[in-house]
Amino acid sequence: MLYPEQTATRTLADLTGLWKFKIEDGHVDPAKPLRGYEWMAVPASYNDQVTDLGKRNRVGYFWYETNFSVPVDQLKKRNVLRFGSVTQNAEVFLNGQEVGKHIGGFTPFEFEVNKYLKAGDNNLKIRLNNLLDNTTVPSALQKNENGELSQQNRFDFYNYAGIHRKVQLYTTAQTYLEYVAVNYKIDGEKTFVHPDIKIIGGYDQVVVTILDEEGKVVARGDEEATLTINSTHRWQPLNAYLYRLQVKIYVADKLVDSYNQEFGVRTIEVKQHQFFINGKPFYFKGFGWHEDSVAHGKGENLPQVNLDLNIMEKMGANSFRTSHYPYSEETMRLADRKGFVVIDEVPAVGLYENFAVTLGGSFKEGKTWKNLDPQANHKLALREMIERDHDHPSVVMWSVANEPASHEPGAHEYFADIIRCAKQMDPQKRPVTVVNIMNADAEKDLIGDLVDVICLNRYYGWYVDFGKLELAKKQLKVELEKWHKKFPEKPILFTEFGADTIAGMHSLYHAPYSEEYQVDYYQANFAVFDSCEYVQGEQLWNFADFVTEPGMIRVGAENRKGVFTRDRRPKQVVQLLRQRWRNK
Ligand code: BDP
Repeated sequence: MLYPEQTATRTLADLTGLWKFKIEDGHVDPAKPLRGYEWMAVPASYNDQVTDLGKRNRVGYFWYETNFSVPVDQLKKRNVLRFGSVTQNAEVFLNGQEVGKHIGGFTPFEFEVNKYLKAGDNNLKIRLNNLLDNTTVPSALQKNENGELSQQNRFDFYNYAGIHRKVQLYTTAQTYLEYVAVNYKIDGEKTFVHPDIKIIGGYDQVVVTILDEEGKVVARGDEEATLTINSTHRWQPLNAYLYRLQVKIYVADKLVDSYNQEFGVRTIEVKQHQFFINGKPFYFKGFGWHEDSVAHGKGENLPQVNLDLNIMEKMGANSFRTSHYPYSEETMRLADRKGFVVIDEVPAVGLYENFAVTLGGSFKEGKTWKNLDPQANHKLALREMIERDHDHPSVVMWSVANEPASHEPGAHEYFADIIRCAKQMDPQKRPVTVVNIMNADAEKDLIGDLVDVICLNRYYGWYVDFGKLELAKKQLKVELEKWHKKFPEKPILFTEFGADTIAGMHSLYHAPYSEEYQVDYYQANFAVFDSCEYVQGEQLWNFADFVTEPGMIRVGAENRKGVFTRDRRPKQVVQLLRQRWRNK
């Protein structure tokens, strides 16, 4: 799906701001004004804008409403209503009529709305829910006790709900660019760009132009042409360079559509247990992260994202994973511009029937691939992520699931299909991974042969060998050697490792939860990584403390594994990371 932009032929209006909001507690007629509402900021989660706990944690349906005006002339154009994301599922009503539905909380969707739209005042309502179950991604166990819905999440972050990203109304002519993928092949200094372009409606001529960062034209042709960049400026990690592919569509001599797609030129290769970007081995340094900030919840918070990436850059980090769902389009664009390397993850988190997330210590085996049925929604979310993100140079790998039950019968068949889909959908055919959970170790895991890179979430010294770092080191090394022996050609990447740490807690004896223990923990892990040349990266868990469900080991309903607090105060380990990464 194209990123919305205002151009010579397209207009773009922002509909966000303060909307009316109401929890559904009976029938709501979409044709009538919402009654008994309160005000809610959009985009943002609703949960952290209310003070009542019951309301905050409600499982069910919610209504949002706003009014907006449309100029008379605008109705001659094609009008599209676009949502950056609504979490988890949405039904959209314009002027009392249902326009459409969307399943999934982390990708954009849009509807052509001309038949519902009026000149002058319009009324827009969204009915959304935060419902998750055995068929959805993310996954949860849904219960209905005495008419009360409740959910037990199979994941470790708060199930924020709301209109999380922008709501926009844009226009195009009746002839318009529907899809573009900037496909290219590199040969030395030259890049041959052969864009895949889909146009709806009649036209006479298409002019495709590639512009460099200064806006200078470097190649031009029609929609069938291969365009050549003669001396290519590569997109490099932390040294970004972006070109712009401009598509102009004409009917007779009249320009009817004009659109710009940014892209970067780089190569990716996985071989000899290394990950190569532009022919050079790339070592991942960085974080698993979350869209999670004060009052916004999971709502888009661009200043926060900008600050976080600036902090990461200063620390010498070069990468992040969009754990555990696709992040906002703005974040992806910023990553492109700053040269961050991204592992883009679909919201398939919790595909593990008996995973008790607040870690009551239980890893009871289940029959995930029999009793859960997420395949259709998993593929839908995957398609929407890849359709949105395929041209981002920052994205170097797809993560098609976080910590599934990859050791239970049926896992191989399930993931063979999902990974085949991902490869098929991606015009760039990037590497694909499945992030592995610690109890599906090298001996038990059934899907390592399917992935390009082995990505491990490991907590030696925390969930296992708690407080015993010497033992943790030994066990980690033993496990790593097994993985390497099984898949000698595949790079191994740590996508999670970490220890809960209460900022300000200090301990003479470096007790777990103290800032000293977090330093020791990371030092111990690094010592092992550095002794294994096939380890090709370290992404810590987590960049910052984040909100989750309350639990005995979730102090203040937060996961405290951040190297920063939720309000971005650094913990002691930040110094160590900075020294390590700036020299690595
Ligand atoms: C892993 C999950 C992650 C959790 C983390 C933890 O991938 O979402 O937050 O462990 O327990 O299971 O801190």
